[in-house]
Amino acid sequence: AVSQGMLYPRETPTRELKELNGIWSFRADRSPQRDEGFQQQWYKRPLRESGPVIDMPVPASYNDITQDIGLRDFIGWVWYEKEVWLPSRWLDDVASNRILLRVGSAHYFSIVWVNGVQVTLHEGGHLPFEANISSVLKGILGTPCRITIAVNNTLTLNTLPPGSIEYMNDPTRYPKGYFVQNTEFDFFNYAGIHRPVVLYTTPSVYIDDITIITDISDNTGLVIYEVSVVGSDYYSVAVILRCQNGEEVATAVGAIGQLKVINANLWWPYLMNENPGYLYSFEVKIRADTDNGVCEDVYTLPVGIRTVQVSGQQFLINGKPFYFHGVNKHEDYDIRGKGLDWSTVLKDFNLLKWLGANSFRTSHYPYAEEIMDLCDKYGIVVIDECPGVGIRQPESFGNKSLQHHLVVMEELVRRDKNHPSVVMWSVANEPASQIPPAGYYFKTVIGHTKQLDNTRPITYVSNANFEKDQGAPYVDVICVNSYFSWYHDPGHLEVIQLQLNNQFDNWYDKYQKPIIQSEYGADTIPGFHNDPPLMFTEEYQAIVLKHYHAVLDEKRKKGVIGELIWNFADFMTAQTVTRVVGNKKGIFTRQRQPKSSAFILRDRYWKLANNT
Ligand code: GCB
Repeated sequence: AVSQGMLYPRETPTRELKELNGIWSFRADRSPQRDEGFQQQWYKRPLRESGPVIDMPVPASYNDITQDIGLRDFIGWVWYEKEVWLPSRWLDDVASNRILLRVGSAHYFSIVWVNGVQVTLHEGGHLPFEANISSVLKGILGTPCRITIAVNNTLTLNTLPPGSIEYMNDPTRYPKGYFVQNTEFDFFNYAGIHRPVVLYTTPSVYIDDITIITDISDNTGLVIYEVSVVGSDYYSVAVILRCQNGEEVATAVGAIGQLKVINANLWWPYLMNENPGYLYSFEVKIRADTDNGVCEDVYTLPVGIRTVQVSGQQFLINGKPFYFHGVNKHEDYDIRGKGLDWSTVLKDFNLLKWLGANSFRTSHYPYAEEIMDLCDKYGIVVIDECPGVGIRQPESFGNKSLQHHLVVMEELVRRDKNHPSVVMWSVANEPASQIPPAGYYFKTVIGHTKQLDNTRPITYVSNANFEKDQGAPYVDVICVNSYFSWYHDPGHLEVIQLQLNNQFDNWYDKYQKPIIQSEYGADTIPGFHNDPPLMFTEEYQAIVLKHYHAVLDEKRKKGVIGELIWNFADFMTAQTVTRVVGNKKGIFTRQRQPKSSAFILRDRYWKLANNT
């Protein structure tokens, strides 16, 4: 279980930050067992001394950076290293300063050394981890500090997402020791250090975590807070809430408390209000007496005041029915793969606004914290999905997997609990939820997540038959994926409406819960045209959308509360006979240029926005 906070590293008057992004030294361990790096202790000396290195950007997936197919499809340990100088004022004062090394995310299993000493390890991509490295740095004044990070992208039936290695033992067909990685999720298993690596400081007594819950009564906003402080038992806490122009609107003292904001500016979704995404700043100051004198720490968190509630068949934000008209995304782009890239991030937000989309699902893993911050700021509503995608083999429902899934939910809730944009957790995508262990599995994962956060609804995304699905009794909102006239009855556009109507009626009649069409779509190669519409043409994608929309409009009366297109943009997948250089169901190309369907969706979303 997670035992400490994971506040986003921000500069404040008491905290300094140094980004380690840029070029790192890199080597993939190509030894047959992938264990040479550990045998030879590559972390003990500069990496270039144990063999050849190449330059590798951070953050980025390493897969598409070189011309080497062996690296693109590499499975096993890769080694990253960077030498950095720490400001001497950080080192002068290791007694009253903590120095932390934080990795925004690395895929999948990571071990971190500083000057040859292991400081932490972490299982799982898409979520941050950090280590206090102060003790390792004692006495290094005048020498650079060497950071080594080994990352292994091997997936097993117990990782999230699950995967498996298959050894090919037929010597007439494969060389000795040949293996491949199999996955049951439809995106390329990009790997490497995907998000920023930073060093930052905190005082020795420090704000470890902050939890904010907001509520509204009449025009008064309530900000209920809890601050946890580590490093001393004797400290004082003072908090100030400021509005966007910097004025104080409320103050309090104490680690736990409640602030009242009369005539609060609420956090509203994009297009639901002329002032979406209103954020206050919640400033926390602590003071403690220590052996080295008075110690102060300051941290400021953006806070949006809003409520979320499922009531009957409605999804309410600030008490008003909310209809999700949005997209499913991926962190995926040319060359950098899943590496955080500011240009792509901002282009995507501009496209979401152009489209009139008010929401997205983080299919199929948590996105960068930097993206979540922008969702808060712009009022983009988020269904926050954990990496539980492709849970399909019986072993992936066993206790080992389950325990890991619970930890991943703890890490996700810890990271994202304070984002007003996050209105629902999704604990999985398309698991084999019809097989017997799925009932207990989802009851446990959802129950645990509710204990961590009882303010947000919880879902998982199902493509199981409504009669056989075992997890739906535990969700607050039913999310259903369907691909009528694509995977089912390919080419038969005329059956979409009948099948979709039945889909909604079946789920509704069985559970009377609100339903989101969490995926629908069709692969489309930009520039392919045919009339009458044929699969893979722009006309076909457009007409699939129109059939879905006709039914969605009808079913809003019967509990349908949202629609998320699959997918915002084309993205890379493993190579198979059904994928033409990746999945082409984007309404934008991978380079973010519109296909015909983007204009249809844009028309629709703006109309939906103006009707609500
Ligand atoms: C799905 C999956 C998604 C795939 C999509 C497809 O149901 O949830 O990850 O990419 O279908 O296009 O096959």
